[in-house]
Amino acid sequence: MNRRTLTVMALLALAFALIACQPAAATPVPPPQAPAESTKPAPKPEKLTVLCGAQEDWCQAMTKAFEAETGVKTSFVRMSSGEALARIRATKDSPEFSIWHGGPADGYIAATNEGLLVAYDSPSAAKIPASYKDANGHWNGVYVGALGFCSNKDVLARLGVATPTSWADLLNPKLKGQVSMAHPASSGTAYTALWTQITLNGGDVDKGFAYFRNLHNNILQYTKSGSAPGQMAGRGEVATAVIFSHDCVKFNEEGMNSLVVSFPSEGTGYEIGGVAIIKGGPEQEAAKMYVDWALTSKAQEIPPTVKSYQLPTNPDASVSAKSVKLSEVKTVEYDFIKSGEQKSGLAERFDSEIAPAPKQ
Ligand code: S7P
Repeated sequence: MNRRTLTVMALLALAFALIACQPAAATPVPPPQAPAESTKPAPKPEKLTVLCGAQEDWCQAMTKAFEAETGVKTSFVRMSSGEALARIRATKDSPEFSIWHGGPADGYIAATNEGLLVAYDSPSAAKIPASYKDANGHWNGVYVGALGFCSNKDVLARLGVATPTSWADLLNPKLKGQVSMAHPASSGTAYTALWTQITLNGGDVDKGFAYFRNLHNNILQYTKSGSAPGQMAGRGEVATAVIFSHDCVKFNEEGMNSLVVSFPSEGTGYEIGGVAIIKGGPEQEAAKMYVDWALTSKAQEIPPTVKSYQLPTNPDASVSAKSVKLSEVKTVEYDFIKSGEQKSGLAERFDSEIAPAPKQ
């Protein structure tokens, strides 16, 4: 091997060595993959617990219909408005119910102000007129109804008293022990009567209370539930009850045929019955489904099947001929926002100045 050959071989060896030391050509590594999106649908809610503020058979019919339509096992407990608010407040750290359905809006507004309800923008709420719902979706109206007098015409005849057609008529001394209403601390109906008087007195709370101080002379009993006085009148225990007019129509249809409805000429109050989701309630998804459903015309056409004749808030729902339209009655300018704000304070004042709330 000559010297030239040796040099060539050395150069070749060096070249091979350099090539061998080169890093291997990088094979492209795919970028880290995001975990594949789950295509599984959210599990279907299984159950729902409703705090219901209307008549027992209304609550039964509504919850059964919702369950039949959705398959969500739905149970309810019936409570008057003041009791319901107190219960939601007392259990706010561990709520038992997910939905509050039925009962006047004043209670729902008080609960909203205390941060107890969820703001939910239900697609079904678009149908509900703005005056019948909270602008932020904390509650929506499902029905409206006017407060009235529910009198037993036989008892009135025996007493020689005409059917009352004014708030002043209820103060007739001949009606001593012959009038009944619920207590505003427990009942939304009675709170509607209290706020109506305050409104009729130009917002003067003292004057409103003065009326009830006078009326107290004729009151036989303050009941816990708003409609119970209508049944007392139906049984002839009193001549007249201050209740929602649709409850009087219901009791009459159910056999208390001596009952007649009348309205005060000075003007009367009315309710917007609500539905809302309770904050922290155990079944939030089912609760949204329930609100969506309760605002439909289909749901709002159920109450007349149990002789409950409030007016539906959904304009597509058919209206029973037995429902009293608000336009047919002289109503006061009922300020629901103010009445809701003052509900707890005024109920306590009634309790201490007029009569204590009933225990049963
Ligand atoms: O009976 C139906 C209805 O009159 O009941 C509610 C009423 O306020 C009864 O509850 P309270 O015991 O709280 O008074 C109304 O919302 C509803 O129309």
